Amino acid sequence: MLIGKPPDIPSSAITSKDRYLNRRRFLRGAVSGVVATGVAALGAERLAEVFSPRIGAMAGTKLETVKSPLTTTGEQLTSYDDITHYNNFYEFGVNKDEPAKNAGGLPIRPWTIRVDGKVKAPKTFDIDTLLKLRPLEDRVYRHRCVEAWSMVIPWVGYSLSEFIKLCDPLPSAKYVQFLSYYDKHVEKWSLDQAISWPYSEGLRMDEAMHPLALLTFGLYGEVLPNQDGAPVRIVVPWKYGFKSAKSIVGVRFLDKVPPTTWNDQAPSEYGFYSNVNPNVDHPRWSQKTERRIGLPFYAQRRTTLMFNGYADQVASLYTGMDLKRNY
Ligand SMILES: Nc1nc2c(c(=O)[nH]1)N[C@H]1C(S)=C(S)[C@@H](COP(=O)(O)O)O[C@H]1N2
Ligand SMILES: [Mo]
Repeated sequence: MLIGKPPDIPSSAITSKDRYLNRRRFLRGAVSGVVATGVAALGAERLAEVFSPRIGAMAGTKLETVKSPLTTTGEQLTSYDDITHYNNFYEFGVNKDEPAKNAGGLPIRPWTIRVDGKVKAPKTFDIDTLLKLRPLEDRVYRHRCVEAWSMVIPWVGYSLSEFIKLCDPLPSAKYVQFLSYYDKHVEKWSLDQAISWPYSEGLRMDEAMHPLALLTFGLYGEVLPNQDGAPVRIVVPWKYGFKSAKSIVGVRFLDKVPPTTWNDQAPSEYGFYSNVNPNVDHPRWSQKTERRIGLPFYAQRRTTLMFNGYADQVASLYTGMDLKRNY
């Protein structure tokens, strides 16, 4: 996860979302103008043929959203620029700026999620069906990486529980595993690391069914940029960021704890639970404070909150558990 010290962030932090978006809209307008002239003679169907079947990026596409009562922070949002240029997505490189540069080849259409394991019957869901399943909600969550930096991100999605209900898990399903897309030709950077791909994460069933756990399709009211886990990812706001698998293609229900990527790598550093907990230090650094990305240097440092500030909602999931042992 973290080999050295976290690199420091560029001053791109200060670009506000509005200015950033206006700039991009202007550019996009200019580009589509050219495309429109070039293919004016082609009908809509022909156009579809030209631009399908593999779509690599849809970032910037608006999503229709509704407000959510589960928005849980009034803190200043991290800029779109930082959220999309300071990433962990090891399939596309280990440095924070690499996913934004390298994830353009992720084929986000067609895209399906395969569901299997302890379910009534295995099923496959198409991304465009999932997008229409429920109203998409805007939910602002704190995002705390185990590397002791944090952001505030306006995600778009709906509760993971809504999706899990459709999967018809059997009573024997005690855990759920999430598997990320993996193709070493698309994600050649992954080969530099001694990680057994695909990226895998998991939750206990009651954690996965908690309304705060989000099946996530977008951020800032738009489709997820590839580097943030397009076209669909998990977000579990009370856990360290690595529990939230990106670009998922598989969901597997199990009767035992699934193997997970960072736990396999270094079990003493990355536990299965990995709830944000300022009282349990990482073996190599403290978890008591965090650095909020995008703020002026003197304002970055802040106290890390138990369960990342979601204790009122989630602490009861862990009643009776020793959170120092179950880190
Ligand atoms: N497939 C996959 N999912 C992943 C990761 C990864 O490397 N690969 N990194 C994790 C980590 S460590 C964090 S902090 C978050 C980062 O999400 P963000 O880049 O959208 O902020 O994604 C998580 N999900
Ligand atoms: Mo992370």
